[in-house]
Amino acid sequence: MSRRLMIVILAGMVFAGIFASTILAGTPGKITPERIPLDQIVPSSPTPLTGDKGFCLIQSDSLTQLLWYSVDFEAGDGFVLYMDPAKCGLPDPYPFKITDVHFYIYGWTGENPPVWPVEIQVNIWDLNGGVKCNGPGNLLCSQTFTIPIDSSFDSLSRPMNLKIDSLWCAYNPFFLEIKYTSGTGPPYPRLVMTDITDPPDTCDAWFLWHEDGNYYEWYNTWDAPVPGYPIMRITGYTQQCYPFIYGDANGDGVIDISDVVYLINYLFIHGPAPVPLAAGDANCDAVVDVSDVVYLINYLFVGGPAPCK
Ligand SMILES: [Ca+2]
Ligand SMILES: [Ca+2]
Repeated sequence: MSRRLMIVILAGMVFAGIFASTILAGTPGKITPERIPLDQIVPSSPTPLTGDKGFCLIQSDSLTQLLWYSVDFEAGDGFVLYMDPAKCGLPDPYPFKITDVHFYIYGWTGENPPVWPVEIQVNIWDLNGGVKCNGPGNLLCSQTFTIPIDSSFDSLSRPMNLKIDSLWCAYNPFFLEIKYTSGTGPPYPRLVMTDITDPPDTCDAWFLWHEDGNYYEWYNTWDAPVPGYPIMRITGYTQQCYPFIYGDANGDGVIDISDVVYLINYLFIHGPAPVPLAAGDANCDAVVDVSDVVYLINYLFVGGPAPCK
């Protein structure tokens, strides 16, 4: 073999090696979803989630379809779904107050069951650069939940329902993430996905890969056929996430006699509560009672001090 040919072959091998390692570095190990055993699938007939005025449920699935795929979690893995409060069809969707997060987990019994309790972190991300197909950008809100075994089931049943403790307000569409932290597993209970293969590739769903901490778009995560999206829902309200004024009990933006009437109605005639309740706390002593009515009357008609800011 000529020396020139040797150099060409060696250069080719080096180039091929660099090319292969580049491919590997840019691709997560593909995951193969598993089907939940047929005898452990319960036809889903959940109670529809409802609420008061401004209530909004955002979901990636039909409430009535069978639940089918599941997948193993590793600590540090996350499932991410795009959430758009405008899809609720309510006027003025923003600011949107997030109140609850729903999803299904699958906790089997028998051989090598999940270790309980499990720790799940719920994260809200904005869109990287405001573009859905760029994936999650900045972390906006985060809360960690410890979930005991009695929250799960040895067959599929109701969804998990995690209540958000603090005020989470979204001003734009966002990503919802469910993520296992280090916790006590593995194995962890599985996250359940819908029985839809090859869902539309719309950048709606992402996967956080524990090995490199990067987010990958749904179609780059799974072996074909790509499973349906994880069943993750969020509920909230479109009309409860605004700065309130102490003393403005009826929430119309001004403090006047109508707030006195509203408070009396609430306190003594079972009328609606101020939203948020603190708006009725005119004297800022952290309770809403008759002293707030007196305080408001004193302010409005006798020149007493204004409600606190
Ligand atoms: Ca008012
Ligand atoms: Ca008060």
